[in-house]
Amino acid sequence: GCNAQQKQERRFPDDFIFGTATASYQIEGGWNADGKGENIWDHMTHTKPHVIKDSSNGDMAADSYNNYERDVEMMRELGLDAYRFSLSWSRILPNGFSNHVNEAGVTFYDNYINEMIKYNITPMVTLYHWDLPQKLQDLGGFLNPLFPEWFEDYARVVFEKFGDRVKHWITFNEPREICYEGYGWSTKAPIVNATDIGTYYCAKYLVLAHANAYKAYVNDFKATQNGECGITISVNWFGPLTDSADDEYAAELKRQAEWEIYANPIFSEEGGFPKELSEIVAKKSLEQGYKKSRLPEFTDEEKKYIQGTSDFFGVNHYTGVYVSAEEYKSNHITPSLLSDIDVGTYTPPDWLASASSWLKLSPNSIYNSLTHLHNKYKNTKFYITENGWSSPPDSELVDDDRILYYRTALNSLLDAIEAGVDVKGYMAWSLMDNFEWMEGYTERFGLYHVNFDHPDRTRTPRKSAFVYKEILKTRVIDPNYEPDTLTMWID
Ligand code: GBH
Repeated sequence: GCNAQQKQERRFPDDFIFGTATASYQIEGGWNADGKGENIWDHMTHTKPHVIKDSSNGDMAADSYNNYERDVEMMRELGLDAYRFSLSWSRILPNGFSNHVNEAGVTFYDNYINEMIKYNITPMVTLYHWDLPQKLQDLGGFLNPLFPEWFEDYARVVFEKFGDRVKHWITFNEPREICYEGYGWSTKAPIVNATDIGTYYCAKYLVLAHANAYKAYVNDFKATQNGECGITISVNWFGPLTDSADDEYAAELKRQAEWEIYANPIFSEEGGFPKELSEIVAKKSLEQGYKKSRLPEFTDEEKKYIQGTSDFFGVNHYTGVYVSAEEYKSNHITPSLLSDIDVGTYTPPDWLASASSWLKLSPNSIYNSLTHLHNKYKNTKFYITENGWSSPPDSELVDDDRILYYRTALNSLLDAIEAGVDVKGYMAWSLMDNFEWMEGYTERFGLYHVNFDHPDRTRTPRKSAFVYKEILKTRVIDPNYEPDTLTMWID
């Protein structure tokens, strides 16, 4: 035969799990329905609506609170193996504490989960995707040293209630966005903007909270429930702009500040925060007149306690940028995480742009991220827990740029699998358009379009939904596949 025929077809393993992902505040709505408590996104969007680009909020969002059957129908249309979604802490525990459980909230999630199970769709559940009960924020939120206890209490309630059916748990979604954007900066609730210590204190208590929840699961639930528990960290690719030693070091520092600060304590052999970052922050802190490092070290006991507390590494991956030691720097507030590492970043102008300023189509970035993590944290099992592309609200249902993005990303993922990285699954972000945080409804990530002007929040598949469905069914990426209709069906 000819060469083309001899070339082996690249195929995802049969047991590879394909799914989509969402998050409670972004889709549910029902912000005060049936006893739900206020969370930090309710509070921020209601008291400071101007911080959201279109002054919108998640009060109703995609109204999944009333549309969960339609959501599961969409999962069946796509032929999903799994669905990743998050629980709203204050829907289950209105004040954050476990003394009062809101049974109506539990019933909502019971219904959602049961509907998935009925159709053989595996639920993958995130305990925390950014919607902290406001009462806990009033007490300092992630900066309170008692936070790890509060989180463990909440985790025990959800393992108890849903663990008979849920076998894949994710404690936190994206510590970087929680700590850096929410406490160190002001680009996510609760917009604390403590640039000097917010990120670092949050990192410490978040990681301890994760470890508490993991240990609670392993000690008291795993034997009977037989599931797994991990964490999801945002890992975009930060490679050096040139191959100079300075740029290599700058890229390493950037990776330490972006994700290793959360991953190292859990996944590394040595434990604790990354070495170079710790040294820099300690040195600068003393120079700046602080009595000790702004990055609070773990005790040796804490280090040991945290190490190995994850059955898998969930990777949210969207894009990549180049890092430079000298070029493309901007002035940063001092002290801050950015001035601590003091590096520049560069994105080639010819990379395809999405509707989000930060999101470009970066070649090989999944492969680069996964092989890097695989070499660093040996014997770790991975899931891609998010990956996706945004378009403007008025765009057509024919979304060829999103299709190109998904095909490119999935090819890069196959490269990583072929290189020996143990990746078990892939969740596309997102099943449907939703509330895109500070960007409100101005950026759309859905395989399904949602009509936010219609009271029913009607969902309509984009062309990318049909392409994703075909990839899931065939386990192969056919670069030429074209759906012949945009009318959906259930196989
Ligand atoms: C994920 O975060 C979230 O988990 C999900 O909820 C969200 O809807 C989805 O991605 C799409 O955004 O360069 O300063 O303008 C992705 C995290 C978002 C982190 C954008 C970096 C860049 C802000 N990334 N952010 S900036």
